[in-house]
Amino acid sequence: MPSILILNGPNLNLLGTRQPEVYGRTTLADIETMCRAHAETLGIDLEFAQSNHEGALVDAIHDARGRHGGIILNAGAYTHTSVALMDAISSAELPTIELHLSNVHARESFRHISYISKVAVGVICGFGAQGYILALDAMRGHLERAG
Ligand code: CA2
Repeated sequence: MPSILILNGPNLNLLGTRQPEVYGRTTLADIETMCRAHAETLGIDLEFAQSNHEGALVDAIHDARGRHGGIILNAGAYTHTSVALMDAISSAELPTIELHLSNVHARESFRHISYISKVAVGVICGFGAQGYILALDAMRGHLERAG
């Protein structure tokens, strides 16, 4: 059974508790529950993690190699700044889908830049919590096509 790491970056632990007008009322725990239920229907094993620390995210990406077939990454604000995360994804050589709850392209110009996009197989943004489900479907299709 393929296994996927869903990795969440800084401040996403606050989801559902603040700024609901931007990020909605769904908590990260709700998203994990949704993802686990959907992964089961797809026959996929799931690890779901969050960290506010760039180095911990780098470690999680390194550790994914050999344990997971792909990574779904909402790197939060590190998306727009982190060469370290970009390099970690390159070195892990695992297909990575970049994910955002909000449509980053409709927001401030600094959010239009992504270091993750340069090394991702694709990007999903703007669909709120549903984006995690879309990303699981997309990753399953990608892994199937890759054989
Ligand atoms: O839309 C996304 O998923 C983002 O990755 C979220 C990041 C933001 O910096 C990216 O540009 C786009 C911010 C996550 C902050 O999450 C919060 C949740 C509730 C309250 C405050 C922050």
